[in-house]
Amino acid sequence: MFDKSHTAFARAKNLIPGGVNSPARAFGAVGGEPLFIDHTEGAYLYDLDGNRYIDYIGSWGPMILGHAYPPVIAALEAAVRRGTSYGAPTEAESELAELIIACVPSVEQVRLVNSGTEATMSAIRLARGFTGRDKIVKFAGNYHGHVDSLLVAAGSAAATLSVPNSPGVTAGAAADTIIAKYNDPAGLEAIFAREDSKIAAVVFEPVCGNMGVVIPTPEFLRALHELTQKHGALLVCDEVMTGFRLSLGGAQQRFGIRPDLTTLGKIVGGGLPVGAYGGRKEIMQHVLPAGKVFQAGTLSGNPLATAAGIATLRALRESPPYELLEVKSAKLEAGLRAAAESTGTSHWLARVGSMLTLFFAASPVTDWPTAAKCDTARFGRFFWQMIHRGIYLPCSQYEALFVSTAHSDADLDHTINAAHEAMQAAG
Ligand code: KE4
Repeated sequence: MFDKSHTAFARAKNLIPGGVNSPARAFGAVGGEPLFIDHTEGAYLYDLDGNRYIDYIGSWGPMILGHAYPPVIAALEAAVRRGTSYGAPTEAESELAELIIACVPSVEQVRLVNSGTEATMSAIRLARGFTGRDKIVKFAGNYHGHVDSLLVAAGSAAATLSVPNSPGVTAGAAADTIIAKYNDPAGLEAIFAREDSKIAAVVFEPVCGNMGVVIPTPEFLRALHELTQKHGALLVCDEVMTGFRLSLGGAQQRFGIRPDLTTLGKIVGGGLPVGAYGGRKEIMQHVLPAGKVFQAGTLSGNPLATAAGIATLRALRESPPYELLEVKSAKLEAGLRAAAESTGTSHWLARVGSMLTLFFAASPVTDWPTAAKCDTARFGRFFWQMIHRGIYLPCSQYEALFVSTAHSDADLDHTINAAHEAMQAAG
């Protein structure tokens, strides 16, 4: 069933650490070996052995319109004939910037980069440069890419000081990062009471996807706004996953969040490497060469990447798919919930729009400590049972599942039936 993937993985492991170019793809959280993909179309992945899967990871978020979306393909075919990279400004970069500014309520100016990591790294540097302060607050269970200063874990729980959670990240890099608890307004208030005017920014996922889907409480969102404004810190909304996913204006439009800076990725590039950070013009004007905060990139605003991003955002803007995605996603949620209940599977299901997570948990998942109690071994068994029924879920309990416009009713029905069988078989 997976012979060609097995052979490909053996080859890759000799060439690439762990055989993958991003650890999330290695199936480490579910066991077994990763499947190597031959091609994609619409809602489907096809592996090297010719197996077809209904895809719910969609390249970890970008594929909201399905794989190989024809307008994106056409835009790339036209762009590639004009060359692949110029290293000089183009109108396409202004076109993509105009689309981002038109869609994302808080963005008045934007800088294009090449990944979500680069976007958050740059936004943090800008926040520090703009405020002249050093400290950054992030939340346990939130992931913002592999930025040294954010690859940190909660240190001594009481102090909420952080320690590196990867070799190679120095104590110095972690020293200015404070770990807070998501959905804990009082905890955040205590940190600000202690640190007061030393905090440059608070960075957060407006709907968590990286500990599975965790939804912010209104009290938490209110505390984020009030405390950053009171203490002169910037509010950095990491919409790399939620941007253009939860609405055309992302989570900030859906929840009325008013950040000072926003980071973007995934959908904004239509599957090509694009990240972006933007916000109030008075802040963005501090970025070199307008200002003094350094940030650069050889391939930033690349003509192929911007072509894919423009085609994607134009499609989303011209015929917003969010009502359709809500219907599809609500159907999937109801089906998964019914399957869990009919099989007596302890579960917690969280969904916002077309991103959702079925937690194998006995109680609500509202932050990292409660997420960490999930039965991840059972999730692993469920994952493989679904693979064998032609369903490709995120290969970790702590990820979001994404529905696209390409998922048909038949795909959703097949997924729901498979989930029922898979939960029974997962034991
Ligand atoms: P990238 O550098 O991977 O483009 O973006 C980092 C990032 C930043 N912020 C949020 C909220 C994110 O979700 C991400 C990346 N997400 C992971 C999966 N949840 C990407 C998968 C991977 O690392 O391969």
